[in-house]
Amino acid sequence: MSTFGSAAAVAALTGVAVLGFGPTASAETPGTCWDNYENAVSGYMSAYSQVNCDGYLGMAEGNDLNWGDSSGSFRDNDAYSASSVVNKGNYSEVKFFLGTGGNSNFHICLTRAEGFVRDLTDDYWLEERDFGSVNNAIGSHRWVDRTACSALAV
Ligand SMILES: [Ca+2]
Ligand SMILES: [Ca+2]
Repeated sequence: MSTFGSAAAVAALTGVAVLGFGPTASAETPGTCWDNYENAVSGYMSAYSQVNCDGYLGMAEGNDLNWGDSSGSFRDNDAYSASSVVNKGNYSEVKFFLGTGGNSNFHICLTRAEGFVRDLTDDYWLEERDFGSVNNAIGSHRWVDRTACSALAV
């Protein structure tokens, strides 16, 4: 019985390490999104130009269907610049779109349960590598129900 217990403990520890939550993984990663998420205003999403939630671009309580125009929460060079994102929403998920307009089929959703993506370079539109990385490609966003998402950011 004690042998089984040890094996289970090792397996559990290994699983944690593989998921990137182990002490080694965080030691190798300068910066983090945890503090940004903790300090984010409840009800808002936010985006950053660099990984690990560095390079604050803006935050939004509503939709912004054009991150490259001169109105709303995201403007001008905010479009095609985001490399990490936070969802501190109270009720909805954030749906990010390839390009402006907020209507593209090519999307990825950040759920409240996920909370943040610290590095968008390994997230892909519709979760398909062939469609390209989400990094530096977001041009608009909407708040949506979970049922409006077929692809989820991780
Ligand atoms: Ca960027
Ligand atoms: Ca805008």
